[in-house]
Formats: sequence, structure tokens, C-alpha cells
Amino acid sequence: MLPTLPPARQAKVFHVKHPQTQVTIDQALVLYFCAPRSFTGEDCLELHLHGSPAVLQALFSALETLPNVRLAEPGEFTRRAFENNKLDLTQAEALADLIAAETESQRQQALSNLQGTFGETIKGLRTDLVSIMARVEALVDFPDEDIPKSVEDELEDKLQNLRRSIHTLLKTAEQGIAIRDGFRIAILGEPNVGKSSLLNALANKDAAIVTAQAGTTRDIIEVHANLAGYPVILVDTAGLRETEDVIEAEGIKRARKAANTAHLKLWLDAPGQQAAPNVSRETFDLYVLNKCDLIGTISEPASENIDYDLRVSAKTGQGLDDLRKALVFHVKHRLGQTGQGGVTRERHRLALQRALEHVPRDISLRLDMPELVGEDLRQAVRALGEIIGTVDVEDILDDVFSSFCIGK
Ligand SMILES: Nc1nc2c(ncn2[C@@H]2O[C@H](COP(=O)(O)OP(=O)(O)O)[C@@H](O)[C@H]2O)c(=O)[nH]1
Ligand SMILES: [Mg+2]
Repeated sequence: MLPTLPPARQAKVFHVKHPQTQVTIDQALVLYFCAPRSFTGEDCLELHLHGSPAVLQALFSALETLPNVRLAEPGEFTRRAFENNKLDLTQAEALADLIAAETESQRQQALSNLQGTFGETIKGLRTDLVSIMARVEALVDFPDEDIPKSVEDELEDKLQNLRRSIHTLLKTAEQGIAIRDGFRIAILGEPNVGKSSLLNALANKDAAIVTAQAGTTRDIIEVHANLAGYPVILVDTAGLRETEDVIEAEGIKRARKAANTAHLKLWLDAPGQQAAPNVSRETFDLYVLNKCDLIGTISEPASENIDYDLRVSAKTGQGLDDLRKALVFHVKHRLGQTGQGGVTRERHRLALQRALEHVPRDISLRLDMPELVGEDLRQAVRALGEIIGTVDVEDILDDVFSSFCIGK
């Protein structure tokens, strides 16, 4: 006999029993959510158990004896919530981001998108496009010369507004994506200037191997760190020099690539090891002298005369607070105000760009072929729909939901 369900949305303590043996498995807090007022929009029962492996094992073997019961796939709860229109796709993604958030700015951004403002904005733009499309399609049977100028002007105005709105969203893409994925700071310089030491000092851990031997770092080493609430990825690289060693040469190639994809490039020198003349300081956002504890103790060309942004010592810690402050300043400047939400993934950015490409310009010149304009608009509508998930694109859905852990 099945036990009666507890009242909906009220926490009650129950003895959870094996359906066949009636042996108590655990004492649990039980919450019942009645459809459609649940996370997934379906009937839902939550058992809050003492989550030890033995309790879970006993529960799962009890559940296995029931018909039509199986474990949820990763992301299945959220997918069901999406399919039951509890969330749009941007909100589902934001939920995954909120679960994974490691820094304050990531938390704020994810929460903002979870609340649905970005999704609503896209939905609004899509609705506008659909209504423009309907108007254009109504012109298909209309002889070109009879289309009133006022209709053309109105369409042109609306399309221009749309383009402007998409542009505004695209402008926030770099920030939003960097907040989600991390702001990349590449440390570059000649071998042995202390790049790996600086990375370890900034990250407060021994992530990279440090030796007195030049050419020690051969691969890219990335460390995630939290800099005043911003997620940063510190990237250590192989020292840049001419080399016969094939592995080191590959490291140097990767270092140059890392420099190209970094949001911020830091060049590091050390006393007696100033940048080669072909290194132009304009290419770097920060120009730093390390090993300043050695100044005066070794004979060296006067590094005093070079206009460094900062002088630090990865060994003694001197100047590191100022370097952290300088990095925070740069990160804040580039990422702007956080917490606003918007574009957070490359997927959003590409879809917006595609939509923009299909929003026609100078519509008055093209209205002699309204079918073609209509087709362009349909592509734009589709691109925007992909962002919020209003078009059924299985591969996009699989991609979004597979990133969830089991049970969400
Ligand atoms: N005196 C002094 N030595 C340092 C400092 N930073 C690094 N070193 C030393 O310089 C050598 C090379 O350091 P490493 O971090 O491997 O340099 P990289 O090749 O640029 O990555 C090691 O022996 C470090 O201990 C510093 O601030 N002061
Ligand atoms: Mg190194």
C-alpha cells in the first residue's frame, strides 16, 4: 500500500521504508511539490536524507524494486523545467553557471541571467522581428510602386532600432564571456626573469616549477584565481628566446599564442635581463621589473632608467600588493560593472551576430523583392530563437544540458 502524500509544499519528517520489506531506511525530511508548482513543472517529491553512501545505497536498491523508476540523466531536471516552460535556455545556462560560480562577479552575472532579463530582452527583439516579418510578407502581393513611403520609413525605423539593440548586446559580449570563463592574464618575458615565481606568488600556490635553469617552463600553465571578486586565469609561459631545443621551441610557440588570446599581457624583466630591443612596451598592458631585491647587489645595466609600471620581487613579496591592485584596476576597467547579465557565452555572441547579418539594411531598396527580405528576417528570427531555445535544435539542447551534474 502506498503511503499518503504529505501536504504540498510543507516539510514533514517521515520514516522512509523499503516498499517490500517495510524496513526503515532512514528518517527524512520530505517535501512534496504538486504540478505545476515545482522546479520541473511536474509532481515532485524531495527526500532530504542523511546522505551517507550506505543510506543512499539502501535507498537506491529500494527504489529499484519500484516499476518505472530510473536515475535522472545529467541536467534532466533542468531540461524538464525548460521543456515545461519554467525556464528559457539562457536561464538554464545561468543556473549551470550559478552552480559553478567561483567568484562574486560570476555569481552576480549568473543570478541576473537566471532572473530572466537577458532572455526577456531576446524574446522582445524576436517578437519585434516577427511582427516586421509579418508586415513584409503582407507586401508580397503588393505592386512595388504602390508601397506607401510611410510604410517603408516605418519598417526602416524598426529595423534600425533592432540593429541598435543587437549591437548594444554584442558590446557587452567580451565582458560577459570573460566573467564566465575567466579574464586571462599572460605573463611573458625572457627565460629566468621569474615568470613562474611570479605566477606562484600571485596564485599563492606552487603551480609552476621554478628553477635557476633557463628554459624550465615549456608548456602553458594556467591557474584560476579570484582577484577582488573577478575570476582571472594567470597564464605562465615559456621564456621567449631563440632555441635549438624542439620542446622549448614548441613552448615558445604556445607562449606567443597565449599572448594573443590573453585579455591582459604582462611583460616581466629582471635586473641585468632587460627586454630585448625588439620588445615594444606598447604591446603590453603592464611592464614590470621583477627581482628588485637584487638591485644594487649585482652589477647590471641600470634598470633604474627604464620606465617600468611596477617593480616587484616574487621572492620577498615586495611590490606584489601594488601589482595586485594594478591588475584589479585593469580587470575592472575591462570588465566594467558586473552583475548586469547579458551575453555570457560564445554561443550567444555568434547567434546575435548571425541575427545582425540577416536584419536587412536600406529596406526601401529591397522591397521590390519582399520574399527575399522575408527569408532574411526568418533567418534572424531563427538565430534569436536559438538563444532562448524557442526553436527545437536538439544539438544545442544536448550541449547545454549535458554540462549539468546528475541531479539538477
Ligand atoms: N632574487 C630573486 N630571485 C628570484 C625572484 N623571482 C625568481 N627568482 C629566481 O629566479 C630563477 C628563475 O625563476 P623562474 O620563476 O623559474 O623564472 P622563469 O624562467 O621566468 O619562469 C629561480 O632561481 C628563482 O628562484 C626574485 O624576485 N628575486
Ligand atoms: Mg618558468
